[in-house]
Amino acid sequence: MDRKNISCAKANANIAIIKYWGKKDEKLKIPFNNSISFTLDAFYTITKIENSSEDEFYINDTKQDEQEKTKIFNFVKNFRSDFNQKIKISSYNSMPTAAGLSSSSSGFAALTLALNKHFNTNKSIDELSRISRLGSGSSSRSFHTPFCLWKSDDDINSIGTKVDSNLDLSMIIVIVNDKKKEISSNQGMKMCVDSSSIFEKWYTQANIDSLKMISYLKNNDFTNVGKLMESNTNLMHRTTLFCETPFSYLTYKTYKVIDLIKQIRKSGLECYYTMDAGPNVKILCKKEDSYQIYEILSKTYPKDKLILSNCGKGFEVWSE
Ligand code: 2P0
Repeated sequence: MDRKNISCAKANANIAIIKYWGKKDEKLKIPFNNSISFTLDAFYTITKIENSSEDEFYINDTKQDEQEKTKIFNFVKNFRSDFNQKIKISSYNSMPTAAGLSSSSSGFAALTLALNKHFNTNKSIDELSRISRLGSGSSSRSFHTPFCLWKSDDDINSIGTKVDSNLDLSMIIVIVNDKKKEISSNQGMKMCVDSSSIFEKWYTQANIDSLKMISYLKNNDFTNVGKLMESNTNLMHRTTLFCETPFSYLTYKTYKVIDLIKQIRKSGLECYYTMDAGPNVKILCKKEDSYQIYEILSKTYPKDKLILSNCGKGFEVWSE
C-alpha cells in the first residue's frame, strides 16, 4: 500500500458573539478582554502536512509568498524540533480568505492540530489552544464547540474553554463583500488600542458583557444572548470611529442588512446581527427558525451570497 504519511486536520471557524478587540501583549496575543464564540459547521479549514524536500505552504492550491510562508514556518517551530525535517503544508478554506469571515480562526486551529499529529507532540487541548493563539488569537476558540470562552489572562491561562448551553442555534452569513479587507483586524485593533478615545470603555464593558453572556447561555436565554451580542458588536465598531484617524469596516450595505434584520424581528422571528473586521453580517437565530429567515433574506439577497450554517461538530484529526 502506498502510504504517504499525510497528517490531516479539520477545524471549524468561529464567530465571536462577544468580540476580541485589542491585544495587551502583541507578541503573545493576550487580549484586553474576554471573548465568546460560536463555531460554524459551514466554515472550516482542512490542513494536510506531508514530508517534503523543502518547506512549502499552499492555501487552496496556491503557493503563498515568502512573507506568508515565513509567518507560518515561524509557527511550525512550536512543534518541529528537527529543522531538517522539511514539510509541505496545504490548507483548504471553505470560505473566502481574509474577508472578515474568520478564515484565520479555522486556519491556525487546523494547522496546530495537523502539526501536533505530524510531529507526534501529543499536546493537550488546552496547550494546543494556547499555541494556536500565538498564530491567531481567535483560533484559540476553535477547540470547543458550540460556545467557547477565551479568557484574557496570562500566557498559560489565556485559552479557550467550553461554555455550557442547551441553545440550538444557527448563523446566516450575508456576504456583501468577499474581497480581502484593506485594514486587517490586526492593524485595526492596534489603531484602536493606540488612539481610540473610548478604548478603555470598550474593554471594560466587553469584560462585563462576557460574564453576562456566560450566564445567558447557561440559562438558554436566547433573547438576551442576541441583544447583548448586538450591543457588543456596536461598541466594538464604535471604537474605530474614535481613533485619531477614524475608520470603519461597515458600509452602507451592512446597514441595509441590519435594517432588514430589524424588520424580520418585528414580524416575530427572533434574529440578531454581529459584524467583524469587514462589512459582512452574521445573523444569529434559533435553528428551528433558520430556514424561514434564510428564505426571507433570499428575497433581497441572491442565494450565493447567503450561507446558512449550523454549529460546528468539533475538530477532526486523521492520517492518509
Ligand atoms: C473576534 N476578530 O473576536 C474579533 C472580532 C475580528 C473582529 O478575532 O490579530 O485574525 O491574529 O490575533 O485571530 C480577528 O482575528 O486576530 C478577530 P489576530 P485574528 O473574532
